[in-house]
Amino acid sequence: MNKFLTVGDIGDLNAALKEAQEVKKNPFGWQHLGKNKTMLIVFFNSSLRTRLSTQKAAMNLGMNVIVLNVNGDSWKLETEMGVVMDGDKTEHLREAIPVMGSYCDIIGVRSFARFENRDWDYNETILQQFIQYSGKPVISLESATRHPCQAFADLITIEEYKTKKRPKVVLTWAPHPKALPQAVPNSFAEWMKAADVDFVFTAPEGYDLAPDIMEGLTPERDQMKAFKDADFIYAKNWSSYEQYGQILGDCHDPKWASWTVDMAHMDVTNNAKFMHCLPVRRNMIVTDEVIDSPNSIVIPEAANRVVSAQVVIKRMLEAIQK
Ligand code: SN0
Repeated sequence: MNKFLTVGDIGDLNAALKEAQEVKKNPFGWQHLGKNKTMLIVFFNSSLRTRLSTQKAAMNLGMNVIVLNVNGDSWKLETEMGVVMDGDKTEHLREAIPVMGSYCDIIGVRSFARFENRDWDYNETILQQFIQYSGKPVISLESATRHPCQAFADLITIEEYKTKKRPKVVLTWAPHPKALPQAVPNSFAEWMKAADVDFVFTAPEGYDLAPDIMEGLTPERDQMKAFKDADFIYAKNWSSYEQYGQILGDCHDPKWASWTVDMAHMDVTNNAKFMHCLPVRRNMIVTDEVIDSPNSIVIPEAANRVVSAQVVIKRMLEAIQK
């Protein structure tokens, strides 16, 4: 495995889930793989879970870890080819990436969508440069259009908490005051379509995801109908794909505010578990009552971020060893 961006990069999901179980049971069982190996994690944006869980996963595997916050600690980096560098950017990614690659064995990169140009974001312009120029295996730690470590952790969590072979899993849009990336819902939908679940997508008109993600899905506009008999509710806000990077109205307007997940919503489910990738805006995405209820599994979900990252890093280390 030399890159981890989409669900296709992990291969068979049942094998991945089995490996996740083994890693969770015996987190220090593969320390020999990471001996004298270095993990570099590079952040162009803020992070809490990703930073800590990726470090913890690499440390569990016996690796050394270096963290770089590009916007705080390093030179300002230019990302576009062919520009005259007479502004505030000191160094080009074209040099910075191979230099970073020379100091490590695996690289993880966080680089959010910029929302300036849909093609630029959807081409994964930053991540692809890391894949092309670093010479090292690259993990997306939420890049412009995907958050695979999160989706893998979500799948592990659903596997642990499901009470039937094929649970009903609902991805629901929820209101938010800011324009947020589509990376989390893109990955969640992509992984759920590949998993053995009954997957339902619900969002208001104007908030459908990219066409390749929507393929095979029929968006349900009636959120209550979507929630009926659900076993898992996965809430997330995202901005519009169609009117790229826009929010289509004020989050306090009842038209959108009615999408907040509250007890009235949860009451029509099959005693569903509530999930969210975090960070979450309380009483905007979800009410206190729901997120503080025993059905909320957001904390064990976040804890599984170590497990998903560890399976991915372990596989990359195994590939390097060969
Ligand atoms: C990010 C997102 O992709 O939606 C990270 C999720 C893992 N979330 C945010 O940026 C939240 C920002 C906010 O102000 O609530």
